[in-house]
Amino acid sequence: MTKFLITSALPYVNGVKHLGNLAGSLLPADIHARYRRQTGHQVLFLCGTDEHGTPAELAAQAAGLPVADYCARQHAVQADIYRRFDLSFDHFSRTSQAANHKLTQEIFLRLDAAGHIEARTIQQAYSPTDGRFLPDRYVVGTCPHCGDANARGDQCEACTRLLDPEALVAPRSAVSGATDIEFRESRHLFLKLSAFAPALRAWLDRRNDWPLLVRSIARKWLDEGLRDRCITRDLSWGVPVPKAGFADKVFYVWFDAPIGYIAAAVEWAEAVPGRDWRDWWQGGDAVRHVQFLAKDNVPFHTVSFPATLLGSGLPLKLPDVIKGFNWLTYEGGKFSTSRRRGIFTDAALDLLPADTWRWWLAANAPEGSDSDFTVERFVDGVNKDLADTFGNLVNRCLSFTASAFGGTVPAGGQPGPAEQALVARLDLELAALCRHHDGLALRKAAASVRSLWKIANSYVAEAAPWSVVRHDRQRAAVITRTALNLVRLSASVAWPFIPKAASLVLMSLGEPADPPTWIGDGAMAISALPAGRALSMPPLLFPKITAQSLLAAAASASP
Ligand code: B3M
Ligand code: ZN
Repeated sequence: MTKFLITSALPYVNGVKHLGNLAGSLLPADIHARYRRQTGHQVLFLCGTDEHGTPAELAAQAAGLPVADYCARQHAVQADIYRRFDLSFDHFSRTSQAANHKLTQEIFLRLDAAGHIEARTIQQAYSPTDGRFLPDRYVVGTCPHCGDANARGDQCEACTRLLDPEALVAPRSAVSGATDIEFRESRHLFLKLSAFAPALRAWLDRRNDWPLLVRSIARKWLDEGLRDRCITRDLSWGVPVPKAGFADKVFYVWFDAPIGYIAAAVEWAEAVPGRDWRDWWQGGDAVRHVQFLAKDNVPFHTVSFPATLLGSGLPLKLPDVIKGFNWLTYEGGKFSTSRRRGIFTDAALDLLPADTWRWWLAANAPEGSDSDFTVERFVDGVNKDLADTFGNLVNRCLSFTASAFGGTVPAGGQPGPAEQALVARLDLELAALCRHHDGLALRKAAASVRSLWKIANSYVAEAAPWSVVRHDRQRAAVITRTALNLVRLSASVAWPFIPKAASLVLMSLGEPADPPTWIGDGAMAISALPAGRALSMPPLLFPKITAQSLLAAAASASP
């Protein structure tokens, strides 16, 4: 038994996330956590909302709420959505809470004491009307490249170019619209990242087993030379900087957000006597820390956060594996939160059960490359896999058992050559499934589950118990018993992906459902259910859907 510390990138608190956010970190992390629990490991699965930074402050302002109230509400909205998606976090935290403030300040103080922090003077936008400094995102104006009138000080969304606030034509304040923008000197603190380059390179060089995507992004950053990073901002919302002369500043959101992973473990431990967060974060090689995140988050997780941990001198674990994801696109273009393009997690749950989304997003995860969500591909995929393959297997086996054997697992007879051949196929596919899960290959793991469903369906179709029963009841009993065991196996391996439907099936077979028993080999798989056990019929699991019905529901659900 190993301990698995599993984290998903912390979603920004502002706004409900879209399916791309779910597919690129939250869902794969949950599937892995479930697989590890199911195979008997100890798991701590942590996530939370990332609540600091200018986007939260600006969204609160747009909503007309104090930022703390806004964050509390939005945290609750997201937590509820993830609960309904069956994301099985052991704790879903908030970076704005005391544990994270305390730990962030402590880590900063240690970095400072160790000489890794330097104060520098920079030019910062200031608005006399607002009476405050304006972080880059708080300055808007006309883009010097494309002429878009609403470019932000850090980037123009229209032409995607990175900007400096000084470059904007006719700059104004995003807070008040004031045009009296001037540039004043402001003292800020920098983390001297450059000093960590050799240690980071040595650490990353030993990670040959990581996904290429993650290694190449990290390598690129190191090769381009690490630049010292400003870790403070002229804001009032955030973790206050505990240093004389910086009392009016807070830490940059990317400084405190990853520390939120550790703070989440602290909160989890504080909730129940006897738990210790150090067992997870200071557990050395006895713990495997697996991080799931989208590719734009890779630099922060391979460079700035590890440097922060190393520089703190605390015996905190660096991640053992970082699983990065490409983008899920929507009908050939980008999902966009600001333009409300794509399907959002709250709307998705109004349209279809969580399992339907979970299955498709995992089976089509943007792993090796970006992957495109289209309504047509989605409808086609879930109908084939969930309705025609898994749902059909469950339905035909249980209804045949009900009609031919009174709804109990039939006794009698001995397995024959067909069952031996079946066992051999199952052994191969089960081994492949474990390999894919262990290697964090989500699409391949889903494909193995699909193959197991297909093996089960073709066994039942070829053995045809409904015709055998007419002349050889003994043999029909063997086939039916085997088929019911295949239903159990199919549900058990499906559970990390589609936990609700899998649990319903397992419960109708009288089997444990949370977590279900892991079935390691083919012989075990076809012989587990005891003869004579009474079964019940689960509800229809996956009614077929059509693109028309989905689009009609989507249209009536959107505001
Ligand atoms: N909130 C970015 C994102 O949601 C950021 C991740 C923080 S992980 C510590 O993609
Ligand atoms: Zn532009």
